Amino acid sequence: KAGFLARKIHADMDGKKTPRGKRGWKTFYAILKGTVLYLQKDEYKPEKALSEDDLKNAVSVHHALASKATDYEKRPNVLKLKTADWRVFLFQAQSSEEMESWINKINCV
Ligand code: I3P
Repeated sequence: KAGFLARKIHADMDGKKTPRGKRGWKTFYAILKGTVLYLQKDEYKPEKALSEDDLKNAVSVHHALASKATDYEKRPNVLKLKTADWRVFLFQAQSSEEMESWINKINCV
């Protein structure tokens, strides 16, 4: 599965609140491949290798949990992703159908 997602980093490893200056929303082209959610700055080009930034932004969704971010009301179609290392991300999809589809795909990994 792939598509555009805006990301907000809510908590860092071990659940620590992400510090100010690193909490902004950023849009990526997201690709779920195996147990990894790759977040690229530009749309996927098969001939282009992943950059160092792309690798840093990749998130393991193995043993992660995705759900609708019902407690976040500032933006629509936002899902919450809790990873196995207790990071928390918010991802805004482009429609509610897209949000549901990402949740299902991530939870079925
Ligand atoms: C954050 C940025 C986010 C905001 C967050 C700010 O600042 O303005 O958009 O979240 O608020 O800290 P920075 O880019 O300097 O990290 P919202 O869009 O959800 O308001 P927060 O600290 O209350 O999460």
